[in-house]
Amino acid sequence: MADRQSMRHVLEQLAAAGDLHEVSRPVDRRFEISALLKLRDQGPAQLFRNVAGAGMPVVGNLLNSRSRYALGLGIPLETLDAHCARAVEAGISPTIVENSPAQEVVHEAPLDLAAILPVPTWFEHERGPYITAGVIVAKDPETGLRNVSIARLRLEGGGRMLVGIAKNHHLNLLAVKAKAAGTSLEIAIAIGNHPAVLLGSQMYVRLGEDEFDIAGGLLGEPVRLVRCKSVDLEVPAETEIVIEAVLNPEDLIEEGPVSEFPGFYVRYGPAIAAEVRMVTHRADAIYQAVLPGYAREHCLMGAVAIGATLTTQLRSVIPAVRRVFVTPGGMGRLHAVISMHQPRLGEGKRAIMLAMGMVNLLKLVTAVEDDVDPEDPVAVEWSLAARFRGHEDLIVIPGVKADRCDPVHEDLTVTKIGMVATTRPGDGAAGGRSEFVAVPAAVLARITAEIESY
Ligand SMILES: Cc1cc2nc3c(=O)[nH]c(=O)nc-3n(C[C@H](O)[C@H](O)[C@H](O)COP(=O)(O)O)c2cc1C
Ligand SMILES: [Mn+2]
Repeated sequence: MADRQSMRHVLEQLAAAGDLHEVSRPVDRRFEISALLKLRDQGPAQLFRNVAGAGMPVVGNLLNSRSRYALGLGIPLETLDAHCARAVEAGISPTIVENSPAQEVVHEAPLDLAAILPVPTWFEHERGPYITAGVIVAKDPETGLRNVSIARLRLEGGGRMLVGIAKNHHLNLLAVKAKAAGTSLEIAIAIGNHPAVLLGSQMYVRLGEDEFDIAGGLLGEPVRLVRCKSVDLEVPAETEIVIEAVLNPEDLIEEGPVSEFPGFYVRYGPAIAAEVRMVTHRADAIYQAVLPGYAREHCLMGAVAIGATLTTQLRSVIPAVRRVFVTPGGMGRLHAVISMHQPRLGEGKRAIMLAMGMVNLLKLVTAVEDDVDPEDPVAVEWSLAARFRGHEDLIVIPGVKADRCDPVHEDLTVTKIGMVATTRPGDGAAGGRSEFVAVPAAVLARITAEIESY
């Protein structure tokens, strides 16, 4: 059995559950892996054993459902949000170990990344292959504190890469600090990670908070880290592949069209370049890929993290909040449903404003009562039909700062909308117009108990 902090441990679990599909037929890393992952977007994880011209297999669609996260973290599905919340509140600091299988094979610069790693080319108009599941570790040049996040990296030939980071993301803030100090920024990219590491990297925490602490909280034990060989950074010892590189904030590359989670191409302009110093990996490394664009796994990773952190934050100020669910139709980023238990008058609006204020991305937030399933779009629509009065339950706030990823932003602002579809005090009282229809309770109980005999 593989180490429980490794991605391959999760692959073993999935295989045992019949949820890992092995593709033995040769596949081309140019567009074919992309097409197969898209066609099987919500199906079993896909392990491409035979990628043409590559020395290692590729795995994709690994975490495309909430139940896969639960399996990977070894917890019941219903406790996923609470588990994440605990991990954010009470992280566990990582430990350093001396040896790592991820350093079994070492490639020193000058090297050709495309010859070492089977990085897929995803979409027709993108200008090169993108690494999409690279967990990037960096340290704040001022404080020395660690940051862990995912950003896509495009292969530019040889050991050169483009790093596509949003302006407000911590890695960019560290690059800005390095630039101001006239230095470059070392980064280490771990590919092929346990769900705890991937999910930890997505949590909305402050600059200076180490996402590896959260990953430890998710695992229930310290993440074991190993020191890199050519940069002063540490990566998970159980990862599959490590790229050690230096990001040069003065060196910019025009990115051209790149896929984004709404499913469109976007043009962000110039991006920072990085130069690889060294690549290390397991002798039998498995390359992990996340299908980018409007794809389940890509959207869900952010959705689980945003939902869990918001649930904790909102509950701490409004106890009526039970859960925040970030929807797949809203690309796991833009739309959320807040489940509330008998909120007081006006509390639905308050919860909605807090959620939209805290997460830049959120622009359509619906509050529902906790007697419906927030994950069920039909139940949410039922709530709107049954409990929402447009003239008093709708909030429309134009001109709010938007995320650069929002497909309809204007000068980086967007109109945010909230809808309160909860019950109000007094709703459902006996004989009232919101009293649910029902047969007498005694009859229902008797029939229910004897249902098998009917
Ligand atoms: C599969 C995947 C790909 C991502 N790609 C990018 C990207 O290319 N650029 C980016 O800025 N953020 C990207 N993100 C989002 C960031 O990783 C995420 O917002 C993270 O929390 C930022 O970390 P930070 O808070 O430390 O800045 C991606 C997320 C996922 C799950
Ligand atoms: Mn961070």
